[in-house]
Amino acid sequence: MQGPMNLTRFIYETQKAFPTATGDFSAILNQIALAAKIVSLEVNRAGIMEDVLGYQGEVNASGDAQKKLDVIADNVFFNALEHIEKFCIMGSEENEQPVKLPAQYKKGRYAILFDPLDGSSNIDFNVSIGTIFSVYRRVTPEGGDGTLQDLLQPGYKQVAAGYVLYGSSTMMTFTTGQGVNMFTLDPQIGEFILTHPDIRIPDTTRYYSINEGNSANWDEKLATYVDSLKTEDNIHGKVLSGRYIGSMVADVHRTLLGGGFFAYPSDRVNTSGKLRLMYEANPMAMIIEQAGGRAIYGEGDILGIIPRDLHQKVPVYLGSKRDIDALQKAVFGK
Ligand code: FDP
Repeated sequence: MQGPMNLTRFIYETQKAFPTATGDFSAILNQIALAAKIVSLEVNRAGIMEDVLGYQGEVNASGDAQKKLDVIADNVFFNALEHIEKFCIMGSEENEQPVKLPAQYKKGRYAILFDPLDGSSNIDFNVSIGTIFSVYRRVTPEGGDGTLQDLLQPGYKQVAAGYVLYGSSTMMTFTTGQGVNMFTLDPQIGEFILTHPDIRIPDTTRYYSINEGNSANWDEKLATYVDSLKTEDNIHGKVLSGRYIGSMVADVHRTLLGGGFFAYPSDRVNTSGKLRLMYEANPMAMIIEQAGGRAIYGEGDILGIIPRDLHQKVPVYLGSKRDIDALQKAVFGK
């Protein structure tokens, strides 16, 4: 009998297929998985902790609890990654500036960016949230600390990207540039098991995903396109259902498995949209493209953007190739 394909075995077998591999990625992915398990536990306990501590009902409780979990997740990821000597610099959505690694550790060949708890405004409502990560090879000379230059690279240069979804189960999805694989945490044994190998985003769908609360500020062409999804006059030839969680990891996860598109467009108020290029858009774009889909900011691909700022925002439209092709043609005339 073939035993379950747990994450460690998957990494080991994938590494064997590349005789020149150094094992760096194995260490990185294993430590991300460890951090994910700890954050998953914290997220699951969040409601109870609030009750136990008697914060419930207090004016600031929800905001404070949410902030607390953001900070906990940030520390957990930092602590899991700082000592493995694979990184020269880190970027966290929680920190304005690049995060240097402690002096006592050797500096590695990679730079990592992570959003420790994305969608955190949903924590209070027990709605799925997630962690997103993105890895680049350093561009500064090896040896010393990395710099902002190592982090501020265009998305097509990512060597790995992934997310962890803390939902009804905890799932870890990642790509190292050879397709996308998804693992589900078995809480009984505390292991991530390969449940969705080599994911391909479907061409057909029942859904579209966008915050229609902002539609009064949208570009008219976008509004017309989204309206067409509510009739049979669209590429799917049927009325689609709206699905918007407001938690990017969960919305992208559904899109990856269920097809269609997820968008956070620019509008008259948010002229660059809301999502962060380095922490949210680039890693999700790599995953979607590796699964056969497309991710654009409008006229062009997200992965081609030359970044200028760690926290810059970008409009995001990603999903099945057919859907994004049609949207790009209708809205951006390309
Ligand atoms: P949140 O503010 O809850 O952290 O960029 C963060 C994000 O969530 C995304 O996860 C999500 O897709 C988006 O914002 C939701 O924004 P809206 O509430 O404006 O729809």
